[in-house]
Amino acid sequence: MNIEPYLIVAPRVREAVQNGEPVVALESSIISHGMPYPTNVETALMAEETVREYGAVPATIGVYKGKIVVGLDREQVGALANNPADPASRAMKASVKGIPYAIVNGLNAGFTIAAILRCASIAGIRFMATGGIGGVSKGGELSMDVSADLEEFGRTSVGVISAGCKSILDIGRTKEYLETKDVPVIGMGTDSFPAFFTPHSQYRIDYRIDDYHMVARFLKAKWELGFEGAAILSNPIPERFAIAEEVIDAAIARAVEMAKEEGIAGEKNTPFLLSKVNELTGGASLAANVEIIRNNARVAAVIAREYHAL
Ligand code: PSU
Repeated sequence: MNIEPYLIVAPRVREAVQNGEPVVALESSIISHGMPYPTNVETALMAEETVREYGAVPATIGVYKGKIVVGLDREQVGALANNPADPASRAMKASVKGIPYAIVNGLNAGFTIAAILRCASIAGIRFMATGGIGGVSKGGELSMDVSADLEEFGRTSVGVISAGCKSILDIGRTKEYLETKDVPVIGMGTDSFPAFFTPHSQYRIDYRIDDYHMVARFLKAKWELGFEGAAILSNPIPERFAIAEEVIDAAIARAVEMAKEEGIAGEKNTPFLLSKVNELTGGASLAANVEIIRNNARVAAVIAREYHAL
């Protein structure tokens, strides 16, 4: 590998990794494509602040002007914001496949979870916080629309703190796929796979581990044994921020119909559904999403601290 020309690690992040301090990578396609401006930028900065508050070093990762940056600064986060009023803030969505395209064209890119995992791992970071993971789309058994996130989980050793996945996806098949990849799904404070806006679903997790210290030990044992790959650390939305199941299900069902009517597929599917669900719930889904990010950033920092203290 020859990484030097393509990837910059911010000094604070580099120092933390070298000293064995806890570092939490933060996702950036949520900035470029998952949330509207200015909530996207505010949420990204809040997530960083939350990670710091709980004793870890944040590292938001993306491509800025053709270089991968592990630990984007404020201005660089702003450049990923796709602010309609600012032509300087344009960013593509990049999974691993899109990174070289962003690099050679000197573009900005917000990273999917798959891309964050790969670059975090290159930089020596073991944890990431995100909102919801990618997975098998509804109807994916025919369309084969399966997020590259799932393949990446099977290969890259990072603990992923999420609120499960949205029911814009087929949660049952997503779990099956994770099982095939031998990726452990841990429920923290839950016996079922969280459905992002709701803390529970009908789908199972593998192991319930409520104690963050034990979660850290689980990961240490897995990785010390050389069992490569991620672990999905499911952290359900706190009840007080949850959205009633019938409300969110109706909005998602309508958004999925609209996507079909408009022929939306592939990488455009998730951002389209997220923005429609937000419109259809009158902004409630976005407000819940912000709280999920806060909650996941906090728990990621705590687990990272536990892990580095072992
Ligand atoms: N799920 C969400 N919000 C998101 C995403 C997923 O609830 O913003 C983003 C994440 O970055 C995830 C990506 O990695 O979408 C998956 O996209 P695709 O299905 O195109 O792989």
